[in-house]
Amino acid sequence: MGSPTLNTVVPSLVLLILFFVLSFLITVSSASNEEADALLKWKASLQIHNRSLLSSWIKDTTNVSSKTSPCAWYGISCNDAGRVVNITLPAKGLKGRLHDFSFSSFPHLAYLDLSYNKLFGTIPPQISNLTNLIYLYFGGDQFSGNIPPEVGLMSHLKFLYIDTNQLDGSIPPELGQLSSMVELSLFSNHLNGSVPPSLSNLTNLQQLYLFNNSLSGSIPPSLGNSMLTMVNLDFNHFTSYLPHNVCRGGALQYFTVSENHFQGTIPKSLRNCTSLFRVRLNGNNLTGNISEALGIYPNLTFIDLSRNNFYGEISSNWGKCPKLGTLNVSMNNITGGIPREIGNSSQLHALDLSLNHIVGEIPKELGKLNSLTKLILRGNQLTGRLPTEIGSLIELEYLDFSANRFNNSVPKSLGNLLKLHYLGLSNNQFVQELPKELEKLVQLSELDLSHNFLGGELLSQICNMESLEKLNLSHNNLSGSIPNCFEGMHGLSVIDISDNQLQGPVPNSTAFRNAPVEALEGNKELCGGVKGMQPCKVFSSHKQNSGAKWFAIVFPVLGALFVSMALIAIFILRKRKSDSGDRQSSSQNPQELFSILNFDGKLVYDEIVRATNDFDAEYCIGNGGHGSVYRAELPSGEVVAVKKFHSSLPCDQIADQKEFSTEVKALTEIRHRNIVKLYGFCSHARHSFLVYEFLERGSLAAILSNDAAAQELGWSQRMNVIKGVADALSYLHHDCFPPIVHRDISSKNLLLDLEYEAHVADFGIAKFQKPDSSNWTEFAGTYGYIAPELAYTMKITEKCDVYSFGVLVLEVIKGKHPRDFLSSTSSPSLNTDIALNEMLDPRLPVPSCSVQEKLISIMEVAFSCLNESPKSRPTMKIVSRQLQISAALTES
Ligand SMILES: *[C@@H]1O[C@H](CO)[C@@H](O)[C@H](O)[C@H]1NC(C)=O
Ligand SMILES: *[C@@H]1O[C@H](CO)[C@@H](O)[C@H](O)[C@H]1NC(C)=O
Ligand SMILES: *[C@@H]1O[C@H](CO)[C@@H](O)[C@H](O)[C@H]1NC(C)=O
Ligand SMILES: *[C@@H]1O[C@H](CO)[C@@H](O)[C@H](O)[C@H]1NC(C)=O
Ligand SMILES: *[C@@H]1O[C@H](CO)[C@@H](O)[C@H](O)[C@H]1NC(C)=O
Ligand SMILES: *[C@@H]1O[C@H](CO)[C@@H](O)[C@H](O)[C@H]1NC(C)=O
Ligand SMILES: *[C@@H]1O[C@H](CO)[C@@H](O)[C@H](O)[C@H]1NC(C)=O
Ligand SMILES: *[C@@H]1O[C@H](CO)[C@@H](O)[C@H](O)[C@H]1NC(C)=O
Ligand SMILES: CC(=O)N[C@H]1CO[C@H](CO)[C@@H](O)[C@@H]1O
Repeated sequence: MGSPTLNTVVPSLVLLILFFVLSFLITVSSASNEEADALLKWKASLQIHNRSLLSSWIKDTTNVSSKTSPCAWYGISCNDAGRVVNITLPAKGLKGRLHDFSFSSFPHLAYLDLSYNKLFGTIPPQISNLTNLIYLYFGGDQFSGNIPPEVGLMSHLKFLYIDTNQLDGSIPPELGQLSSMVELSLFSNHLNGSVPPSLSNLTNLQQLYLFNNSLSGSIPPSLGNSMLTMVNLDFNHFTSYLPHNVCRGGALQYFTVSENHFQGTIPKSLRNCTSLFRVRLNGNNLTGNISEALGIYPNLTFIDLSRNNFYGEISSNWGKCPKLGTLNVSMNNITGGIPREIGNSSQLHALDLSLNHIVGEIPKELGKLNSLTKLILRGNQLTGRLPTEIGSLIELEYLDFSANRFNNSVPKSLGNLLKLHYLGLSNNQFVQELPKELEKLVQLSELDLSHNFLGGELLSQICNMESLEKLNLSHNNLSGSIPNCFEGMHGLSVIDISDNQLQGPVPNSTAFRNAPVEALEGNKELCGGVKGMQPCKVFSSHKQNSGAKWFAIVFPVLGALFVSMALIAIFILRKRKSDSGDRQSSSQNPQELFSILNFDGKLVYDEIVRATNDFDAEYCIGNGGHGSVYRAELPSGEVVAVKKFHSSLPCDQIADQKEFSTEVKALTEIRHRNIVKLYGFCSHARHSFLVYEFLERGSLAAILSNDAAAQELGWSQRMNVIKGVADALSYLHHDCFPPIVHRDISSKNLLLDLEYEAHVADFGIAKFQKPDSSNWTEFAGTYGYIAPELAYTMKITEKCDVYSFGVLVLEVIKGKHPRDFLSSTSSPSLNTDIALNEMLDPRLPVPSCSVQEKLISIMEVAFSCLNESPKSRPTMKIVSRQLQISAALTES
């Protein structure tokens, strides 16, 4: 009795199962419906830049039951039960708050990525209702307010990234409850207070990023566990001791705590922390004996200990770190000598020991460091002769030996360092003449030889250093006259020759004209046209160095003869000058050939016509509105680019031919690595053309319009192109006299060489066009790059170039003209209107984080250039400096 028969059991069991299945289905679909509603409600609260982005997020009205599942929606994925587990919408330009996001509707959510959008407002405490969340990515948004302590309730969290927002307040101690936490990233916010001791309970933590906040006080002393691999606490205000267990597990690779006020010694656990890869302790108040505190690290590539109070000697152990690339111990209290073993660090490329108390001579073994690009020994007490072996460091770009006690002569072998940009030998005891081999340093932009005992005369070879921008020769014993060739050094902007024995005329170049009186004083008898100088007398204007000496000796005998020879010479010179003046004035007649070339004009004209088969289309490499460009190989083997004007004679459009010819001549004298060399202008009844340096890869516009070529032009090359253009424009605007406004910066006028180095072409010509000539607008700029003010004024200033530069930068990064973007926004800024990925050339791989950081800072500069108001745009000098700073900041 009581027990039911099989007959009755089976149907009821089926019913029961059916009931459960049905009710499960109903729960699931109503749950997923709740998720869909929650997402739609949030969507409605957002401003979405890209209209099509969330077009799949809609209520399904075709279904009779009107149940909507969000599982197929863009950015959403579900588990097998149809519950949302993954919301992935990084860098989609979403703008809005989280207050309309119903967190409690997503109990199964494991992965939430809303990073690099424009979400703002506070992070609601209800976020803790995402009880199963493992990954939370909110980096690069605009959240403000505190980190809600309720985050500590999300016990499954392993990856918490809320970096790069505007969060303030302190780090909630509740985060210490997140025992599964693997990566905690709170960098680049405004967090203050100290790091809660509870964080040392995060026993699974591998990566901790707190840099770039206002954190202070102490670090939990026992922070660090067997897992920790990366710790970055840079740029805060910590005053405590470093955590002593930080390498307890022996896994620590990155340990960077720079720019704080950490005190005490380096934790003992770092001494045998052989896993270390990158260490930055610079800019703190650390002390201790540096040779005892650190060990031998097989994988270490970078260590910066500069600006602390470390003492002791440089350990020979550094030579046993086979991967070490950068060693910086500058500005400490280091004593002793430079160990010869350091020559074994074959990978070392930057060595900075400056501003310590290092003594002795430079060991010749230093010459084995043939990867060195930067060697800075400034401000020590090093003595003796510079070893010749320094000349084998052929990769060196930056060499600073200044403020030591080096003596003897400057070794000739320094002339082998062809890549040098900076050479500082000032404040030593160098004697004798400067070796003429230094003329080979054609990349050198700054040379400081001041405060030594260098003697002899200044040889004209010095002018072969054609990149030189700053030259300091002051406080030496140089005699004789200043070679006239300085007048051709157009890049040189700063010179100091004070306190020597120099005499004779001061060359009439920008650097000398702009030099303050103090930079010329303390010499024997300088004269010449530059301000504050006596005019030169006839004889002292004789500028042959060795001749002057010889003259002094033999004058009593040959004096009279010499004087008459000099008079003849002057006559010949005058005659030549007036001849060339004639030639120039004959150019007033547009029928005549007129040329401003460094070579014989007529000859070159014929050669070019022949080399291009009378401008046959076969040799044409580009067409523009006002001319076509041809490649011409001259009989000498030299390849030049020839730009032929469409109208046979722009001469009649040139407002003032005389001014034009002087100016073109000046332009042919400009030398800058990022400016296409203009050889000259040729005008003839049949053809008029400009002759330029030929650049192998052609224009940036052509490269960007070709997918294969554009892919070859990677991120680092593109950043270099931008930097090159900025340098060139800064040079044209600020270092040329008179300043040159380009007026037509565009991707068509930017040429690349084999190394992808950018060269600005077609500069300085435009302004000689008569405003009423037919192609005036063409010359005054290219549509799409023209500054807005030119719509209502014809006043062209250098700020027009700045605007065009801004457009060009976005074009280089985006891979195409940013036309749509510029038309959609009036004054763009990274924060308000766009997401990074919308600005990147989709043909290139997604850039790494550090490259992204650089690109963002470059774009910020570009946006400032695009300011509507010319006054608010930065100058190119500032732009060029900002680009340098942003490149350097993220470098290390
Ligand atoms: C807009 O979003 C869609 C995805 O829904 C994407 O394919 C498209 O490229 C985006 N448009 C822009 C301009 O980013
Ligand atoms: C979530 O989706 C993103 C993008 O599809 C994917 O990379 C990620 O691995 C997913 N996460 C999980 C936990 O499924
Ligand atoms: C670490 O966790 C343990 C156990 O939950 C707790 O007793 C202790 O107070 C925590 N330590 C800190 C510093 O919060
Ligand atoms: C460092 O050396 C100490 C003893 O000298 C040892 O206890 C510790 O385990 C070592 N740590 C590592 C990471 O090797
Ligand atoms: C050094 O790096 C290599 C390659 O990443 C790794 O296999 C090795 O374990 C590291 N050595 C130490 C001591 O951590
Ligand atoms: C550095 O530490 C010393 C004590 O070790 C202290 O007297 C000094 O004020 C500290 N300097 C800075 C800048 O924090
Ligand atoms: C530098 O170190 C020496 C000991 O080597 C010490 O006597 C001196 O006080 C230190 N100087 C500074 C500024 O810390
Ligand atoms: C120096 O050069 C400038 C610009 O080329 C010129 O204006 C000036 O007359 C020259 N001065 C002398 C004294 O030659
Ligand atoms: C439904 C639910 O779990 N709501 C919780 C969401 O989070 C807040 C703040 O943590 C709690 O107070 C609610 O109970």
